[in-house]
Amino acid sequence: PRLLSCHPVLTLHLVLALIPDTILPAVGRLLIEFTSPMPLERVQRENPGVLLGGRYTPPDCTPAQTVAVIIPFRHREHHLRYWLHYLHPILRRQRLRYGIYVINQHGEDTFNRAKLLNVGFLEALKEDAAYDCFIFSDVDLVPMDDRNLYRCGDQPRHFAIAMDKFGFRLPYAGYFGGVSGLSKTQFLRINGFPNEYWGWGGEDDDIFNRISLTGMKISRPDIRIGRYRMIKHDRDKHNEPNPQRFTKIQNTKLTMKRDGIGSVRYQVLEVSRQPLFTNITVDIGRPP
Ligand code: UDH
Repeated sequence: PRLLSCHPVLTLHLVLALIPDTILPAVGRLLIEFTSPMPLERVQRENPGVLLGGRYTPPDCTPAQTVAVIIPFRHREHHLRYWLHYLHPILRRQRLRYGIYVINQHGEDTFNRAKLLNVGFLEALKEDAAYDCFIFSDVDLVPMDDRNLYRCGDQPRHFAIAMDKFGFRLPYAGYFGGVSGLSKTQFLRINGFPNEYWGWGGEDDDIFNRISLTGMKISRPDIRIGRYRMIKHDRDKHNEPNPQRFTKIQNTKLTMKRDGIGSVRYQVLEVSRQPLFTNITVDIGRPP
């Protein structure tokens, strides 16, 4: 059975006939709520197939891609528990070979989401050179439909297109925030993400610009499938809106050559393989 590909169309037909009923096909629309407490022990118990560090390989087919899910993180343990609770079963049903990487910014200096994502790309590849697809996900976003496949395609993918907080619509045509995915080749083509957006906002628009400027086009799921629930939260400390963001996104064409994956500087302080994810604590410095 290992010869079977994990392609969703194939599995849809083969699943009933060949695959043991412990492995579920897609459910479709999901009920997502954030009220009941979510101990990590429970999440662990409910995902026995997930290996140390949050690694998973489907037992009965050979996936075409190996997916690293990268989460920018600081002080959101409560959100992470819900994220792991919902996402592990979804990703397993999607028959992905994957690993989960939480990139934890050390210290209390200004948060830098895009730089953490660059770190995640490099550190995941150090863990496993087979990663060829990178999904970048905020810790507070849970898909409401498991047909929103966390894979890479021939163009960069935007997954979180219909969030509850934006009335289940794209807030603007060039929006690329929340959850996105690029193949290794696509990521390197845009020189990765910017390292110089400190604080909230703008980095996702800069990434959108990088993609457009290199002649690629964003791909999105159907609006009925790309729905998300965001865990409600107050603004974090040390992630205030960045007032420079409006001018910075005007200059992507100039800055993307020198600022990106080729120029990221950081220091890994700890790599810790937890049962449901790999935690990488990193010193990324502070704004100039
Ligand atoms: N993040 C952290 N810790 C932080 C800041 C950000 O883990 O201190 C990560 C986390 O993955 C989060 C992502 O970065 O999902 C994006 O940051 P965000 O959630 O602050 O951004 P968002 O646009 O919210 O979702 C903006 C503040 C909303 C305030 C709403 C007040 N009602």
